[in-house]
Amino acid sequence: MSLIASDHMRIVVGLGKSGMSLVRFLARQGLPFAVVDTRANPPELSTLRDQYPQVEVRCGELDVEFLCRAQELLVSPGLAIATPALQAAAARGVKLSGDIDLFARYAKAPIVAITGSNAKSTVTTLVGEMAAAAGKKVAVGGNLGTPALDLLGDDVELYVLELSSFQLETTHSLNAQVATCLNISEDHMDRYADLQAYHLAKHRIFRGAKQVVINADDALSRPLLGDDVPVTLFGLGKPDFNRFGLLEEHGEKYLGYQFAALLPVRELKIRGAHNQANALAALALGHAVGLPCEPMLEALRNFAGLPHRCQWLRERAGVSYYDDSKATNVGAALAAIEGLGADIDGKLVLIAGGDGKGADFSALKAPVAKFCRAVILLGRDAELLAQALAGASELIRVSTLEEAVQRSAELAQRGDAVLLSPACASLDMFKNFEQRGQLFAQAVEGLK
Ligand code: UMA
Ligand code: ADP
Repeated sequence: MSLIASDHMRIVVGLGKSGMSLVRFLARQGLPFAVVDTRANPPELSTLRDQYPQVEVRCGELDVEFLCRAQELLVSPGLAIATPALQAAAARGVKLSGDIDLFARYAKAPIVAITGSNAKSTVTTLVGEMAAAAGKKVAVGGNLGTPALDLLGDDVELYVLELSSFQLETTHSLNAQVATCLNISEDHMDRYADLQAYHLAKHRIFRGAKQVVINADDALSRPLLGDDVPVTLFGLGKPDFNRFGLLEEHGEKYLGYQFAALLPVRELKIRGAHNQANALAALALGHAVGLPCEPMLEALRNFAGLPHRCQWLRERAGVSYYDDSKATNVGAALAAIEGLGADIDGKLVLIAGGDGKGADFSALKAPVAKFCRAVILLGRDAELLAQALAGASELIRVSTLEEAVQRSAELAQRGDAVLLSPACASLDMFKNFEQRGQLFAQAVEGLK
């Protein structure tokens, strides 16, 4: 078996987590390939050299002539397919593909495929827990956690994949048992020309889907479909035929399907209207792949939410502190401000700011005016946020997260909540959103 470059081979483009999963997969299959990465020292280079010393690897600027020796380039999600060298190779007949496309060619069990601007990780995890509660051998991953190709196994009965627009750019046919685009709002505007280009990438998830789940409250989640593809809807309105929704019985709000009340909303541990939508989406997806109702409801009752997504941290002097560090775009912060704002007796002290990725913050102004006592701003795009929020609430600039926590504790009154929901990526000040959330939690814990 040769893993060394030859004509008619594949080239793995990018040597991060996805690239390394591609390497393992191709080596297992005995398929020849080479690896390239634009970085001088990509993260998995030493692992590759240790474990697959015979594989040819080229780092640094992409060489179009070398790329054109391949039939297929398996491009990592971090590299846009619009990259000129990749486009030059494509123009000369080389196929651009990715790990998810390869995964779909080899997966034998049904796939639940989940994308959207927000709520992907929450819904993916929930569907995984529902399937496990129903006794299925389920494999969960993709953009979240384990790269898709590392999930492949003969004993797997169901795959649940979180997919990003970056991964979908290179996905030609997925053939999911059920696919959904949970919602669309502006994100990654530093990578896409406009919202339409981002939307088009997301909707590639529906290619070959046998069933689809649509968000009745978000027209952009609806694909163009043939009449023969079964549709299940979810939304915060009333349930109906083939539709999960919210209904009221004897003054109590329930998650429901068609005409049946399934679970009182107060039994959910996850808070806010957006999380009710997430619970309904997970039910719709589970239902579409035939999971029985009781284990799905049990999984919903037990799910306490993922860290850094509107996560309750502590109460101090009658004020609750929430970590929503994963709100890296405007849509996510909006959901947290509106969801939590409507849920508490007092007002919100919001901590926001960071790397705005070229977003338009103006949609935050009205909910901030309605729900916030003050907004504490930090990070690279604090001034852009301040311009968008001018006149909506008291605005306070700080330079560290510790200072933000200190100031919010001084400003918040009994019944209020302090909410870190930045509407921005963390990379201007932190390693990632997890580190931002952990430092916030430490500062909150440290409040006397
Ligand atoms: N890069 C280069 N040159 C290359 C290849 C990559 O500079 O030749 C850079 C990219 O621009 C990027 C970084 O390296 O800044 C990482 O890119 P990558 O493709 O090597 O990433 P992986 O390590 O393979 O991780 C990817 C996902 N990352 C991205 O899409 C940026 C991970 O999602 C995912 O968990 C992993 O595959 C396994 O499937 C992370 C993410 O931030 C969590 N995703 C974005 C999001 O959720 O918003 C989409
Ligand atoms: P993703 O994987 O798409 O980033 P997560 O489940 O990790 O999704 O949640 C990301 C952010 O989006 C969190 O800040 C969370 O509070 C917010 N969020 C969760 N559900 C929704 C929703 N249905 N609509 C908008 N924002 C949401």
